[in-house]
Amino acid sequence: MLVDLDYFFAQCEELRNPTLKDKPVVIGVYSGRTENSGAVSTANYLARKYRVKSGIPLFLAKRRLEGTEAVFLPVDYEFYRQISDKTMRALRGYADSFEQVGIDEAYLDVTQKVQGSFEAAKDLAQKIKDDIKNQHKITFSVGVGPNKLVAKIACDSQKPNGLTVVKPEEVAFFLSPLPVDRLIGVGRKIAAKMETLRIKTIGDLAGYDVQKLVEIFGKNLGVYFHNAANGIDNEPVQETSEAESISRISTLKENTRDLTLILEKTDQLTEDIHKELLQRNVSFKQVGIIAIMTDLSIHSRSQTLEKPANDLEILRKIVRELSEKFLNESELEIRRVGVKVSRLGKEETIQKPLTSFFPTK
Ligand code: DCP
Ligand code: CA
Ligand code: CA
Repeated sequence: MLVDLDYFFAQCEELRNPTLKDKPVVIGVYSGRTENSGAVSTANYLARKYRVKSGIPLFLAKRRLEGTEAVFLPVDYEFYRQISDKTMRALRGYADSFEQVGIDEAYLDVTQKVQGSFEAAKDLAQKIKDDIKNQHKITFSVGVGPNKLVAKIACDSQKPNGLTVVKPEEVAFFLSPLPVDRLIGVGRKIAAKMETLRIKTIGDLAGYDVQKLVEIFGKNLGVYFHNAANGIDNEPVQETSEAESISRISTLKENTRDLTLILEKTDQLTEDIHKELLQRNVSFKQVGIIAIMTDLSIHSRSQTLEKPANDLEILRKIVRELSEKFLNESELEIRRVGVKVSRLGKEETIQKPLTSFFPTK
């Protein structure tokens, strides 16, 4: 399966402010030169009705949405990363192996889980969608196929909130009418070149002489195009390891050297991290703080524990000590603070079940 979170950055903004849901929402990368210079990062589907999409200039988006209730917001990558992490962690639990690609996509190999049945895979995909909608209020599209290539194209074919299953015997029928540029690796230039060869659809490409493709595009690309067009792909889903640290960073209300104000913020971050530790059932062996000063210089301090811990009080105490110590060693005002725990371990390594202390016969 390929899971791709719907209109992701804009969906995150709707999540923290549901009143945005019935308005066009545009997330912009503001270059800062003038108020409207920059490009659209993404937009919700309401805004897309007005032909507003990733990559177009912001001034054009503004013009196209004139007279609507459109809301324009700057990218808040940290927030989107948190939502992504949470969702990816939930998704991971449904897969035999799991590979995240980018901030809003992941491949799930579920072959064992569904014992090779595409019917069961469809049911599982629907269950994952329902579970995650209920628990995290996030929607996404899923493509199910016999390999990664087909799953990805299947997912792209129905968005948002789509579920598309392509069984092995349906692959040729599904792929052949699609334009060639739906294949990964076929960009605008290659598509134009293919058009001169009268290759417009994936079906055209699938039927094209592979020797000729090799002559034109070289051995690697030529063979790849031939296989891809025929739905052949043997890339395994490659397990990506869970992040081995958890961190949170936040901007202070004002630039300051006031320890109370700083600790107020780090306490919040610490609690947040601790919640995640509990959720993931992991302990930490290292605690660090990060400070970004008014001159934007970045400083960090950390402390390693003798044995793993998962206690909020311990965490808070170390963060407080590190913060106080850092303030004494620095002169500038602090603009942003962060907290990080690392060297994570599974919880059972610190809290063995009682029975394990009894001798076994
Ligand atoms: N993104 C970006 N600039 C681009 C493309 C994407 O900043 N040119 C960011 C914003 C998107 C996120 O990456 O929310 C994920 O990209 P997708 O291509 O998956 O697009 P969306 O998730 O926004 O929409 P869709 O519902 O089509 O998947
Ligand atoms: Ca997406
Ligand atoms: Ca994506």
